Amino acid sequence: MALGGAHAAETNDLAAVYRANCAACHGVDRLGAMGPALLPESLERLKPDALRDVLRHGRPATQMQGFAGVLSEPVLDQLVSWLRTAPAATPHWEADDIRASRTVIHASGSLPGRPAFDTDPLNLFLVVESGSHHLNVLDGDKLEPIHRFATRFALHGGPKFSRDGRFVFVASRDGWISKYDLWNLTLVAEIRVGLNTRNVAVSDDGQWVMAGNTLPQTMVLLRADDLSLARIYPVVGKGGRSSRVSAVYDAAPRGSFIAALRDIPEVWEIPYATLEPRVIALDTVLDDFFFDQPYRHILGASRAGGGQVIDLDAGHKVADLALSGMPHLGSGITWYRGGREVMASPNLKMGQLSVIDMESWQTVATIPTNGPGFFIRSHEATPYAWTDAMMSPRRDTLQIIDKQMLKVVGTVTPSPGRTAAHVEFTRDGRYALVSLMEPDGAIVVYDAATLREVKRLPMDRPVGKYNVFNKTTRSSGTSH
Ligand code: DHE
Repeated sequence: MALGGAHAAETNDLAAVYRANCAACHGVDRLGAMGPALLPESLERLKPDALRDVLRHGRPATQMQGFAGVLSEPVLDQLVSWLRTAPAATPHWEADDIRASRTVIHASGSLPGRPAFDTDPLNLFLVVESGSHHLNVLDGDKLEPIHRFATRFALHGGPKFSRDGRFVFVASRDGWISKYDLWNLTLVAEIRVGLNTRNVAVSDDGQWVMAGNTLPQTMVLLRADDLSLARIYPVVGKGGRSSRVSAVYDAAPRGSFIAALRDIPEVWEIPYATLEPRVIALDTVLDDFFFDQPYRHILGASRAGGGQVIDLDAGHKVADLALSGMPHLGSGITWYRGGREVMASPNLKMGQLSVIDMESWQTVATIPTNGPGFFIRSHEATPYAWTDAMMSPRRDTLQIIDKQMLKVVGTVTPSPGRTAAHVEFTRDGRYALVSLMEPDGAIVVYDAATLREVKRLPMDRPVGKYNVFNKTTRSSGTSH
């Protein structure tokens, strides 16, 4: 990052301050370059104090250095507000920009078609280390790392695997979609589909990759083999209003993609066969989705609270869900209890889990927890579900719920005072891997039956972890 900003700071012209100090890394137009984009959408999740702190003191272990003493305190404060203001000219990211951003490192078919290691390729885990932006590949049998990829800045959403588990596709918040070959442990191709992206989905037939953006308000379809651009869908509703995409999902049993939209009361379904959107009108905006295993129904929550069940075949609402607080349906899971399928969802605002009957859509239990939480996880081979309280002062605890009794039967605290959340099981369900989401954090491995800690693998703020088998077989205990 260029220094020499003192003079510009004196002029108090913030655009000049930016050009002199930030543009070399973050791009003249703030769209990102070596450093991340600095647009209001990109900075949404950083608290004002955190942004001020980064500008003053930089980010450890990155090229971002601090500007305290280089720029005056008032200029630093003004820069915080300026960065949170949209540029005068609306940033664009069109088909030509997308195409020009694509890099293919290994052409399709050019790499060996068998794993370069002798461990079970279906029992690999990918761990997103958000501290230093890496993907760690773990051998799920030996519970040891076998590789570490540097990634784009701030991956978000689950990595999506090809059906055979060989390829994995990840999205960064800045719009980069990267494809890795896990058998050859290499990056295959990359493309930037937008300036601010939510997530990515991969069609079960292996043909397509769909990304959902908030800036611009589009969905972008890519060919899965080489990430080349196939089509851009501007997300404009029936009333002419455009919308940010909340997330795109692959509905494999339906042979389609489904999109949750943030600003308009519609659900879009895009079948692989036609690639033409089918629009389902809703009576309210629903943007956090859970799907039943056949992908016949969406359980959707609105940010205002409350939920509905949408029958995707019929194309309309079939039930209301009696839910309070802010249920996080997107991370729900299902299992069978007394011959009936139930679904459990954590709650981002209340210390409780809601358990819903998947036929009657009634809430069959509300299980009190240590506090509002983000994720719940289980596996077909374990009687327990694990949930966190990461939105609360008890963020260092995970609670273990008996799936038949619907009661908390255990608690683990990997490191007192430190955030622990997001669980994923080994292929056989024997071990539960928990993220200690701290800069000097770890993946903490528990015996899923005894709840005893087995080992700790040091990592840099690990967030999510994803087991190839559980994901590609669409285990009902994990997200898809
Ligand atoms: Fe996520 C998945 C939305 C903040 C970690 N998150 C998802 C998905 C959605 C979503 C729609 C499912 C997409 C997918 O997997 O393809 N997340 C949101 C938000 O709206 C929210 C609250 C605010 C935002 O600005 O995005 C949000 N998410 C966070 C975080 O702060 C987390 C904890 C840390 C981070 O890295 O951003 C976070 N989100 C995750 C993780 C998954 C995820 C780990 C994948 C879950 C999985 O196991 O599949």
